[in-house]
Amino acid sequence: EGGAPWWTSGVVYQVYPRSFADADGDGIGDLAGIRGKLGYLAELGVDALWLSPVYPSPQHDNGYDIKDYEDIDSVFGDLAQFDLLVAEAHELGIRIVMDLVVNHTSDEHPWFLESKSSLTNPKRDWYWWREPNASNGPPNAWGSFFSGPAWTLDEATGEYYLHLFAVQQPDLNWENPEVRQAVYAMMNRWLDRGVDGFRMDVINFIAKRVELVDGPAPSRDASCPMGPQIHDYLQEMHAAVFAGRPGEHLTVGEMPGVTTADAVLFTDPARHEVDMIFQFEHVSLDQGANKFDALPLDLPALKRNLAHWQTDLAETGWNSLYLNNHDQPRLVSRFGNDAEYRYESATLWALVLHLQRGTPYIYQGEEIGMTNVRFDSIADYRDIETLNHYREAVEEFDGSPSGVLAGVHAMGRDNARTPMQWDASPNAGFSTGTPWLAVNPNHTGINVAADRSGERSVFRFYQELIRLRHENPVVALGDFGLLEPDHGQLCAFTRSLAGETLLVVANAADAPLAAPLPASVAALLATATLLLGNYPPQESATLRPWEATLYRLP
Ligand code: ISL
Repeated sequence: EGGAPWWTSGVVYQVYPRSFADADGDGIGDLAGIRGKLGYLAELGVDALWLSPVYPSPQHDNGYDIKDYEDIDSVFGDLAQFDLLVAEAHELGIRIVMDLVVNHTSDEHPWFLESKSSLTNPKRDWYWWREPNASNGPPNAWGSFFSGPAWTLDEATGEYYLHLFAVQQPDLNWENPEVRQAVYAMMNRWLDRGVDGFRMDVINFIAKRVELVDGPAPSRDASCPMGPQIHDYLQEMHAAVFAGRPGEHLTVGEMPGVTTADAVLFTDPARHEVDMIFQFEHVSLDQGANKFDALPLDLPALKRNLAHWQTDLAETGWNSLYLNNHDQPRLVSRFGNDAEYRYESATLWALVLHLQRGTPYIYQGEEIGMTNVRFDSIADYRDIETLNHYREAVEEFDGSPSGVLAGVHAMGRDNARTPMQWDASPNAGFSTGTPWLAVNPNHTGINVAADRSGERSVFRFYQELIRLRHENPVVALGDFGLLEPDHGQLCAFTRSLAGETLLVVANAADAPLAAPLPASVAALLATATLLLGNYPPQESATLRPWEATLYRLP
């Protein structure tokens, strides 16, 4: 084929199947529901769908706890439905990317049931089992990402098993080659079935620092689990699964705690590891002591961080671009103004993100400016991370329930997981049954139908951004240059390729930004031609609240 891979000019849309569209009325979204919305996604213009996990699961973590890698959970459909979804998506030119969750399985996976059955079971070593320490406690002091210790004692065999996430999510032992081969074989079967790639859940955690597992680890540290053998594992996986396969598959590794230096190694095409990664630096800047401790946005810090990733991966490697996913609060509530300037701030962040170099990811509902939700009672929440945090903070540490709930309102994962808002009807057109998580009450005003029939449509703005990327190599591949890094509300940068230059100028604030703009930007604007903006064009050089504009330079 030759040329840059499809994902350099492509855009990926993440579907969270539980919350997207419910065709059978049980209150939980399903594959038939997704099939019914393929036309909508084709109109948006996306190149691929990443499906959050649809495999059989006890659903303690909404499918990120898998008990069978080879099938579809009956709540979502079956393999026949899945094959139809792949075929119909391909028909429309949309690829299907599966979630690959292989740092851990469900504690109901047959592998773990066998492993746990006795000290001598052949699969005992497929997970991380350790004897109690000298004082009869857990082997080390690691905490789980979902509160509490990362080790749980199995009474029957007298040993602890490791789970970086929930008690029901035991970590697989990738030191064991049988585990690795079993995973590669499974991946090959999905590719043979026709899927187009994998988003790899916390894939850098599969390699543990073995000396820390067995040593006195001081405390939890997100980067601590990543062992240096991660590169060997990913190269081995590439050779066993992707090398020699026809077609361009997408591999994106979710990697909390990594730096740009790590990312260059992971995404250097010559090293054959993954195409791109999801890093976490830019979504950690507004977190204090823990993720529920929300700090105000420091715009210069965010700009500098995004620019740092653009620059450090400019020569070697490739970025993924995201502000939202199923684990993050809604961008318009977090970084914008989800009331008075909802349309303007949603489109501002869309422009700032989609005009960078990398592969943009859109999370369902982002394309219509869906917002965070504020349920009054913890009883309305479903997310295991949120519920564990609440229990620990309120019950064990005497936090005030309203204070803990405020953190959940700002940062909780259910903000992203309320059902997709299709229309203004009682369940937002998501389901005819009772939704598993309540719809956001604001769906009467914020929904696909209203957005698309309105004068100012977030959806149409995203359509335009996707089209621009498809049609302009400078959007896909151009060099990135940040302007005015320290400015507190101006967000401006250029992209250049082969003599062509684009300029983004945005005012990320409720207040207007009065002319004259800083000289570096004003000088470029003097000869620029407007390509796209989120306000009607004007004569004045003052930027209106959350105004975002894209120009072509001569
Ligand atoms: O939500 C988070 C951000 O603070 C993390 O705790 C998150 O759990 C982490 O980013 C890993 O996420 C992935 O693996 C988890 C799963 O719950 C998340 O939904 C998934 O995206 C365990 O499989």
